Amino acid sequence: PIKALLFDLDGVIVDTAIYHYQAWRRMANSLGFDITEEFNEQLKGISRTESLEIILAHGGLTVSEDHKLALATQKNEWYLELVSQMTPAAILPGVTDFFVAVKTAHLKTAIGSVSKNARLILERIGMIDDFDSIIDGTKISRGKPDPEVFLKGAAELHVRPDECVVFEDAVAGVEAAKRGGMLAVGIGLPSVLTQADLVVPSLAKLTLEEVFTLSAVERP
Ligand code: G16
Ligand code: MG
Repeated sequence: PIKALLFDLDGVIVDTAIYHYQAWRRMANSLGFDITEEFNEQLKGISRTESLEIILAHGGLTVSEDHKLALATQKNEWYLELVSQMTPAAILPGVTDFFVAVKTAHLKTAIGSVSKNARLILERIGMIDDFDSIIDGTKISRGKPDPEVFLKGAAELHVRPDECVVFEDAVAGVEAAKRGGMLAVGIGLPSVLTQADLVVPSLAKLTLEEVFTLSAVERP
């Protein structure tokens, strides 16, 4: 039976992806090149340091480790400037209603995010007390698609991986859930999130009943 729901933060609960993109773009521009929204897709769910490596390679730049640290710190400062304006209005459509149903059904909940700013974001949108456990970038050593972030969430909630459903908008995040032996609901496009057990455009298009039917489905 399904006992716990594990939620990615960025792109599932709140739309911070735009701010990550704007901050990375500002950094790329300061180095003399540009990144597109399309390029940004591959950065979703990827840690700060790995994202930086991907962007520098894209710009054809090789920089020292010290310089990398300075660039990552600068990006985060710009990102924090942008998210400091965020309010509960940034909560994605359907999230609040979905949570009412989740609480009524007495399911356990956790955040599984590789972001080191996850707690700050949850504070800003007023959802910090809505989760039984918060696993973020400060608690893990391996980013998605490694399943560590979700396995730690299951452990903190005292449930088995096969009793968990993960909600993810990133290809790397869906892969992490499946590698962890969990059910995965993709938030986005079926053509992109091909490994997910079910894909919906947003939580506004999903009922808890549909989630429960996932565990009854026979899989090869
Ligand atoms: C999020 C974003 C990524 C970001 C990462 C690290 O992951 O999707 O774009 O690079 O966090 O964030 P920070 O620089 O704040 O530590 P998730 O797992 O919430 O989708
Ligand atoms: Mg995400």
